Amino acid sequence: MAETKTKAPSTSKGKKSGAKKADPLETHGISEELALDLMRDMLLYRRFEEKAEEAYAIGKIGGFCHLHIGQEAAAAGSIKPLRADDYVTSAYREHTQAIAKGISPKAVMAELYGRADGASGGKGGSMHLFSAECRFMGGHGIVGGQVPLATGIAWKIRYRGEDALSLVFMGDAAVNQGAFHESLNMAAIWKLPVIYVVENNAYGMGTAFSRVSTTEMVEKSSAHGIPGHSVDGQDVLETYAFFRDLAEEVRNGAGPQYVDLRTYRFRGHSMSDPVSGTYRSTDEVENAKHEQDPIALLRDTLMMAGALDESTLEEMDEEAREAATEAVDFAEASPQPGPDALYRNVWAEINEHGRLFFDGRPEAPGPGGGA
Ligand SMILES: Cc1ncc(C[n+]2csc(CCOP(=O)(O)OP(=O)(O)O)c2C)c(N)n1
Ligand SMILES: [Mg+2]
Repeated sequence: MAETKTKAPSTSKGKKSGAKKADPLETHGISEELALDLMRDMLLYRRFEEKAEEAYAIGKIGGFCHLHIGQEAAAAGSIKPLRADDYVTSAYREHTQAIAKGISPKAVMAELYGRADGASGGKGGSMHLFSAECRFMGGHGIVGGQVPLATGIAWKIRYRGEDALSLVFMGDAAVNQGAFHESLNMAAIWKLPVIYVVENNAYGMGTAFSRVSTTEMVEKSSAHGIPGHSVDGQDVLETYAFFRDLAEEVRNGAGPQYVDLRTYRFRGHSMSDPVSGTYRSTDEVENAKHEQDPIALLRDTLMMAGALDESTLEEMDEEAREAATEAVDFAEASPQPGPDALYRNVWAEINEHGRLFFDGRPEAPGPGGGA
């Protein structure tokens, strides 16, 4: 493994020791099987992102590309407890979240490649992954722009009397946007089933959050009377248990919730930025990789519990690598979108009183004239 060594922690000797279950699993009410699934998920996300990084470096992927490496537990722990009919909306650092919500790694990689079999038909790219079927509502490049959309989705859920919820991710820079506070205000008034999640990796590009806020992240919802929670987003077990319980509460009518999910990115802001620079030191990044790698933390917990040994971890990692390679092969083989894709999903179908468009082509002239 590149950053996460598969070596066992010294205390476990890498063997199933028969020791009693580790406290974290019991404390959080998480079975060994589920914890291993969370490990598989995070390994897949890590290996997928490393493949994307490689493909970008050799020019196979163009445009912007923001990797989620280091933040895998935030995606796995918060999305896995959700149901298929729940909605997830996100910002632009969303590859792994899209996979967590059910979009196949192949469709995500093909989208990064700009190919026809990509999740958004190859027209969205890294920042605009989308699947109505999986209820993954983007992929948005404007900081904070997705927050009102997710609030509107929660309103739709309420209006139609559905049982689902709307969860929206944003970065720490989004909480200083007006759209964030407007959304929270409306969600509070209407008691909407929405969970606002700040993936708080401490930096908005090169700006430390502490430089642009006089209050703590967890306090940002307090003016709206929305409960604020702070969760260790590097601890996938804590994150999973927290969101499992919170989703249940929201379904039972608890109203909007706000979560400061504390995490850290191990790569630069985007592929064009250095890992460290003037805004954070190499020591800080290296220390985080050693002390806060979510995969290593779970590995240690499971090995201490006797729930995982080195060879099993290697097998799981190999499966993740294969899935990431298959995603790349699929993307490579997928065609470029053809000229017919130019107008697809660009125009909305309008009713019979106006212009009618279907798939970008005029089907019939409306009373107001032709298309
Ligand atoms: C409204 C708006 N302003 C500025 C930008 C440029 N911009 C792109 S990413 C970014 C930083 C966002 O940081 P954060 O929300 O913490 O997310 P992270 O990259 O850490 O995941 C900025 C300022 C933008 N995309 N949208
Ligand atoms: Mg940030």
